[in-house]
Amino acid sequence: MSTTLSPAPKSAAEVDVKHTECFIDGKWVPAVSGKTFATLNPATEQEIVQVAEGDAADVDAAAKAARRAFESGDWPKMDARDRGRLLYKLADRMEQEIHALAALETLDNGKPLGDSLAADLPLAIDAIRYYAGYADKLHGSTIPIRGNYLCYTRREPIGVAGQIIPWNFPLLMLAWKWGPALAAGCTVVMKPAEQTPLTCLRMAQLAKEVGFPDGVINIVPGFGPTAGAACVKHPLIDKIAFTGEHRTAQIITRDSADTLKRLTFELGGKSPNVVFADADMDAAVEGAYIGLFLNQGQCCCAGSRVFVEQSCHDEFVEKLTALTMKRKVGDPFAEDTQQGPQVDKAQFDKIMSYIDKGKSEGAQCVAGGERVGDTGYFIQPTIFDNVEDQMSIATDEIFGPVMSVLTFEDRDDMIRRANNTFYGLAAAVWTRDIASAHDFAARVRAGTIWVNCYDVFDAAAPFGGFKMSGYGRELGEEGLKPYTECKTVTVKL
Ligand code: TXE
Repeated sequence: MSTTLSPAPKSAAEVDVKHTECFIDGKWVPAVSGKTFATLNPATEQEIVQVAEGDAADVDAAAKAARRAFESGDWPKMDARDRGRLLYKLADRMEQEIHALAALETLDNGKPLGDSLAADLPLAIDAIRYYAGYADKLHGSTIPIRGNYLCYTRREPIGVAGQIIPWNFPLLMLAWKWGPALAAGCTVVMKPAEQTPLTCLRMAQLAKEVGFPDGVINIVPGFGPTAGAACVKHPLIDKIAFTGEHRTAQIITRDSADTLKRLTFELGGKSPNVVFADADMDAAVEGAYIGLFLNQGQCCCAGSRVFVEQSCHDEFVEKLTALTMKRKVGDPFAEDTQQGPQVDKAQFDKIMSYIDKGKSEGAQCVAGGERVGDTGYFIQPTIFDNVEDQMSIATDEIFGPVMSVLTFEDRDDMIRRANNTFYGLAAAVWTRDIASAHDFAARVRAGTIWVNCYDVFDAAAPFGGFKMSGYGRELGEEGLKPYTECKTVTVKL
């Protein structure tokens, strides 16, 4: 790998947007309809660029290219180890372009450049590398069945994977989806979120440059009910991997019924983050702060219900409030910015309406609670104390920088309350009592449990939800399974 890194843009004006069309069968093409839509800079509300507005016709072309690449193109002829090498090359190429990709992500999404560089990019590169190493390690097994037979299984790619991703971690969600799909030998039709198509389009070009054959990766930017729904309904697409809202997953489930697609969903959450009085209080405060405010609060696993044991409530809230008031909100390209704007007006309005509801339902706003400035979708980091379980700020996913603090005295009752939600994505506990931590981990119904930490992600550790937070898992070996079919071969001896 060359060690020359891309230049590091220092402002929105220095970011170079190179691609705005659909990427189908290895070529950049306008939408068949000729239509385009604007992607906006959420810090300024100004248009960055017009992007091709893909629709059913573009998805059809992408699905045909992906099908051809899967069945008769270079992909099925390639050795698994060589598929892995291409993924390694892609990860190296991302590393070369780390500054440019991070700046493009920040421009389109609004997250602080420091976060894009320190978290989104390294995690995305790591996920691609992790799955690169898996490409030649997808084994079947031999099975001792009754009679004189040789019985074995093969793990085969599922076919064409339709991948629909959200706007909160655009590049990272791409990596979580391309990595296992391409390692398994699938081909891809991806629909990025309409708010944040730019890094996904750049990645298509990088994949082309490192040598992915035509048709293996196809990108159709556009809107959910048109381009997204067309992927879900297309008969040449075998599987949908979706990250987004549970209501959209319900629509996708209905829309995919006719073609009985395989589905994996990574949906929202209302994750409990529980602080016992015996915890390291400074660490718990920091964990609650990061667990909710990271990424402007736009995390599916955000610790949005913070349950604090009554006896340490006052100390905890005092320290947490002091830390939160110091959080620097502003230009995502500025070096000292810790929190940028929300991604768009719809999210901004939704969050502000929940802040109003929190106030009117009687919770006590102890930090924030207002918009920042009058341009851009900036919101103060906000904490509500004395929140009660039935308040809408305690039941609904707000997906913004709004934390609800609830108190508890009885452990069993707290676990019942923590589980009293249709979500089940993540949970955390802060305590020095190891037995208490393991008891919590066993009894709370969520796909990820953090003990004395929060937001620890690793490409090797499965991630996904119980209940209405999703089906299936991403990352780790678990994350490969949904991209494969198991074939049983029986030979008479
Ligand atoms: O989500 P959508 P939105 C939650 C969060 C947020 C809320 C709404 O609470 O406030 O969802 O956000 C595509 N067929 N999360 O409206 O609509 C869409 O174009 C096929 C949690 O942005 O689910 C985009 O690419 N696709 C979450 C993707 O689905 C459709 C991350 C996600 O958008 C479609 C984002 C359709 N009918 C939001 N309709 C998480 N789990 O991290 C939309 N899409």
